[in-house]
Amino acid sequence: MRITLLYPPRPGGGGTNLVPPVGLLYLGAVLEKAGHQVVLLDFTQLEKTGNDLVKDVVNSDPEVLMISAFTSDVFLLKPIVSILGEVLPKARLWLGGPHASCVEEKAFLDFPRIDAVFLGEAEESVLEALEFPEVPPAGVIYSGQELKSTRSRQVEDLSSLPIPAWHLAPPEQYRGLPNGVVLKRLPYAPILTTRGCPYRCTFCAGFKVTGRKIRHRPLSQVWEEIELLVNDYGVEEIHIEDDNFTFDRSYAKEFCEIAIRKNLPVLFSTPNGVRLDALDDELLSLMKEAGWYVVHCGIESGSDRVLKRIQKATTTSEIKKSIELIHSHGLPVAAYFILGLPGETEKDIEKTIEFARTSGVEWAQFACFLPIPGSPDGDSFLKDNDMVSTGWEAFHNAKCPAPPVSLTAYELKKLQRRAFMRFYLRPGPMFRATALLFHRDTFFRIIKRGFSYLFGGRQHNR
Ligand code: B12
Repeated sequence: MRITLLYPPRPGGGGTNLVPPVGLLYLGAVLEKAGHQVVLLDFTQLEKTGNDLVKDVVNSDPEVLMISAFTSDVFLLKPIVSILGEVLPKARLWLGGPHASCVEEKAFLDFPRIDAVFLGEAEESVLEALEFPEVPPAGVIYSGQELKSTRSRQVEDLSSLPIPAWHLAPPEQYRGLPNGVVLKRLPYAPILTTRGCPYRCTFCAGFKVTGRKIRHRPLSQVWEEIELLVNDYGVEEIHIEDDNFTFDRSYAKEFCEIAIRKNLPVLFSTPNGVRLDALDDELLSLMKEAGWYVVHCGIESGSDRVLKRIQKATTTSEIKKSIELIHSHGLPVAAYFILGLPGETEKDIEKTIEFARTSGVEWAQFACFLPIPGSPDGDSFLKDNDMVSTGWEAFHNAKCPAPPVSLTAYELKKLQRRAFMRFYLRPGPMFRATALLFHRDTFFRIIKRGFSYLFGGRQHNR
């Protein structure tokens, strides 16, 4: 069959989050292996929207159009999908990815023309749905289907999956800012070594896509992929995008030992962040020797009260110790914080800002809380706040759509600006952050992104 994979456009924001769509490359690989003809249209790279986008899709002449979307893509994608439905009356339109996995059958409210919604990892369910189109496989909801009791599905045995179809998205084409912004060498490529996360942080919906059970790819396969990326695509930096790369320390250590033995001309980072309590001396020295030059981590809050409420399962004193441990290995720390988590007060946010300033981390990102559907905090916000009827227009951190009760969106945005300024407008930290962030190909995009982050999306209630 002729299959087109569509990755939606993300205009604005100074070229952010323009990462090769690894999930779609996995789907591309299984579909090609099963004999289908696959085209990937990644509109984050093609930089087209509206009629131009529609023309490209129509020209690819799909029998099945597979659309991937984050919730933040929905607002722009909604009108496009309804036009595609009209101009491609015979094609089957399928939706998968984070939005579908998180909102499940409610995705039909956003996209009435979609024929099927896929929940979770779909390498197996797409093949089953193509082979037996009458009966929806596990993890799939067909439009108009009476019984909607299926649940997110995961691939149990990751060794059964082929290497992602990198020829559909050659890394050389991806010149935008990667996840985590910090980059030393181009081209870079994201890879997955494990899937799943057993933690229960209340703001996160990752489990809706990859589940709570950690599954590993055999390291031989992971390294086959890395060697392909380095030797055939000239990749110089690998970004491990796992939910929780260091959860199984012995696996992470073995990964590093292989890297040291192979000694390929490639650097590594884990831009989703690793859990700080998973690190130890041995792992950090192996990571450094293997080619890590920064350690990203999700600290989230500098208030122990808030860390407890979001079930982060760690404390500020443990976090401080881990930061010292990372620094003792000569590695800088890039830290993610969330401002405006449910129940937070201005005082908690001030604690977070102060923690960031005094913890010694070299880079800090302060995002406003996003009510991610499917996460406990997201669902409790969305129960009383309808975002579907507005097409999820405000679902973007720059808009601070879900401030805590004690603050308005405007006040939260002001605190976010204050956080960035209080952190970066100090001579030492500014110099260290610039040194870490400087890359001749991406530095100006980072500056542009900073501006759009702080001053974009200004529709707030005062
Ligand atoms: C790495 C990552 C990113 C990276 C890279 C993603 C990429 N291009 O591959 C980047 C930096 C782009 C990113 C950005 C964001 N992310 Co993110 N990200 C992740 C993370 C940690 C891993 C993604 C991954 O590789 N998953 C594993 C692969 C196998 O899954 P997949 O790519 O989704 O693809 C599989 C299935 O979804 C499905 N599938 C996907 N598309 C389709 C299409 C069809 C038709 C079908 C049938 C199936 C299908 O099959 C694929 C193969 O199994 C996830 C957490 C998670 N566990 O998924 C969060 C996650 C997806 N991100 C999340 C969020 C909130 C964001 C941001 C909004 C963050 C921000 N504040 O800016 C942005 C949004 C992107 C944007 N519009 O700018 C949320 C998504 C919630 C939502 N409902 O949208 C998640 C779930 C994390 C969380 N905290 O809850 N992210």
